[in-house]
Amino acid sequence: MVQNKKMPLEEFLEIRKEILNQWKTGDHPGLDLNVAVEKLKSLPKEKNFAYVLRQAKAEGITLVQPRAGVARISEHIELLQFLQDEGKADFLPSTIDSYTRHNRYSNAEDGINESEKQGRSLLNGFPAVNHGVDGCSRVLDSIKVPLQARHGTPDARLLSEIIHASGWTSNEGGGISYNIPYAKKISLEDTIKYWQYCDRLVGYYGEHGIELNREPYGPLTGTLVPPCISNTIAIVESILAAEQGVKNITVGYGQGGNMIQDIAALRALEEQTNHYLKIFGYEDIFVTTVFHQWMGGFPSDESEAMALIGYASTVAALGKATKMITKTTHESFGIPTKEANAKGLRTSRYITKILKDQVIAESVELTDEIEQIKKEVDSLMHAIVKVGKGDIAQGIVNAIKNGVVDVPFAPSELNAGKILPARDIDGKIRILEFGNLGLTEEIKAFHNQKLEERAIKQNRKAEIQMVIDDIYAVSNGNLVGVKGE
Ligand code: 8ZB
Repeated sequence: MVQNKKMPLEEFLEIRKEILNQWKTGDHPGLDLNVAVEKLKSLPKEKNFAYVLRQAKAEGITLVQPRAGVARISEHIELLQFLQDEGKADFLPSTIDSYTRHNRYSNAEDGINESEKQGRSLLNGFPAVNHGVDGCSRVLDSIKVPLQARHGTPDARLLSEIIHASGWTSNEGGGISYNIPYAKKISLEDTIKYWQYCDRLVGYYGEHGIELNREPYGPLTGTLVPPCISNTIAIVESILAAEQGVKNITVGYGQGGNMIQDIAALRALEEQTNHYLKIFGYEDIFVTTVFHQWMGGFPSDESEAMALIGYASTVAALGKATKMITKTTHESFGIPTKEANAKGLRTSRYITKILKDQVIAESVELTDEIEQIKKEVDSLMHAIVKVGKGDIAQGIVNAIKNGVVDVPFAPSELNAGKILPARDIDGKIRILEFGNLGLTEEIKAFHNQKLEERAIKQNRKAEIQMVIDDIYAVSNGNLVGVKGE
């Protein structure tokens, strides 16, 4: 049974021996924890993710970070340097390839070899485990800004060991957010335990004076996710991380499309993450937010795509997100070129800079939406604690199992998949079918009323066709779906 309980050091070190045996790069001397601690201690502070986030938060600015990753080290370094110098990225990523995400290291090795032969990347990301501590350290040594692993790995224990021992100071993911949207049938108990290990590793470094950043993956399936669901999961993962000793957490949220709802969601996310961490007994956690530019289907037209990137940047800046993950005009085609990637970054950065001193006026619409999201998150958190009989880890496992927490459009068979989201007439994401979602009757009545309003205005029924139209709306240049468009 999984529980929200700090892993004892001896148990962690015992499991660690097995983890380091999972692939040949696990026996690198740099993985000796004393060596790794010294290496991380010697990093200049400008290359520490946690430190740079603290600075950005104090200044109230929104920093930019792309996604990027290729198979070969030399090409990956060239790519990251380009995004740093031409794209002016504040943080750099290494997006990890799919074989590594599934712990298929020998397939990744074949991919690297074939990429070397052909002189181009045949993997969809950077295979950090295969490149090991030497390769990952080389990447960090070649850049000037903090480096993070971004992936989608249910069991990232070896990957986490290697990246942190290489001086990468942030890791994205979580036991829920890197399972339900990414895997079909991997046990949630297992992935929560795997991520407790990753967090315990960060906790270990923390005990030795090194602050590393952790980022639960906020957007989930990236498609019409009601803010209360993604915010609740981010809060749960923050609590699980804090229990293992993580002190620097960035909670994420994917752009929904309605500006007021998105700003409200960001504010509610930050306030409630801090609130629940305190309630659960974690006092000294530093929380920042990350806004993900539109994660749904993108327009294929490059001008429209760039406009959407600009719109997202506006919302991130006005929502005072500490960081933003950028998209590119190549989004609807596949992995972007480095040039397209740098252009997305520069567009985004320009807007956040221009907006940095502007504040969105408080309004009834904004404060009402913040209160609404908070009420919904409170209802879900309450339900999770209840089905977990007081334990949040057990609670989220049971809540997902019985649909009390339900992620729309997720591939996982563990997820109930009974809820259906749709937009109200302003484009705010509401819920049409609740399944067994842990929301009060009052909240459900509010959602029903909002969707009924739209149905009347659009002279149509609030039904599944509305959901389908909404899924395709943004790539067609609308926010609220129009029938037959
Ligand atoms: C869940 C994240 C999906 C996004 C981008 C996709 C999409 C995936 C890479 C990448 C640059 C890569 N993505 N892999 N972007 N380089 N190796 O993640 O395009 O936007």
